[in-house]
Amino acid sequence: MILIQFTGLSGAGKTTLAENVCDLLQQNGYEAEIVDGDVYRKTLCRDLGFSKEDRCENVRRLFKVGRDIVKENKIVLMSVINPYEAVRNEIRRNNFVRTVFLDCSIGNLIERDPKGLYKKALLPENNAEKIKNFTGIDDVYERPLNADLVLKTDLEPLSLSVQKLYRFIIDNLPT
Ligand code: GGZ
Repeated sequence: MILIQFTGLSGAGKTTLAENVCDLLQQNGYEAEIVDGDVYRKTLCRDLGFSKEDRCENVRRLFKVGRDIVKENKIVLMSVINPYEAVRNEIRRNNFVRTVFLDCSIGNLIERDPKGLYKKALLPENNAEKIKNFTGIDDVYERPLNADLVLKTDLEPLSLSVQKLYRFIIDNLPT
């Protein structure tokens, strides 16, 4: 089967895209599951923070969860920021993995900011509400150099990204 490792900044649309594509796959008779960073950070990964080490460990743990689901012959959508090229490359060495980059400009994310996280990340250092080490603001996001699919989520409507990713998955299923 296939595992899609997403990569993209907070707010780029990973969870929404994963949910929509998962629904579409299921409607068409495919078994699919989402492994969402946000969800697992409350359970399996609740001991982890946002240091480089913890982010790498977080992504590796999620991949192990996803790999077990792939073994059950299901399609996996791994929805996580996944900011480091080395970890992504480590994961994509598995032949059942494809990397999908949700490319959305930081300006657009700051403007939309539905959860108010960028606003908090941009607060001055001395403000108690500030979120420190926020990806894309004061923490690293390494743009992928070799993604298998790039979706410009700030330029195209969600429905188009959904169609593109759905088509990409179907075209990449093992024969
Ligand atoms: C980035 C953070 C941070 C920091 C909390 N940096 O958009 P969200 O809110 O709902 O999803 C983001 C989530 C990122 O978790 P991941 O497991 O995907 O990250 S990683 O792949 O880097 O391990 C965001 C929220 O957690 N969040 N603090 N400092 N995002």
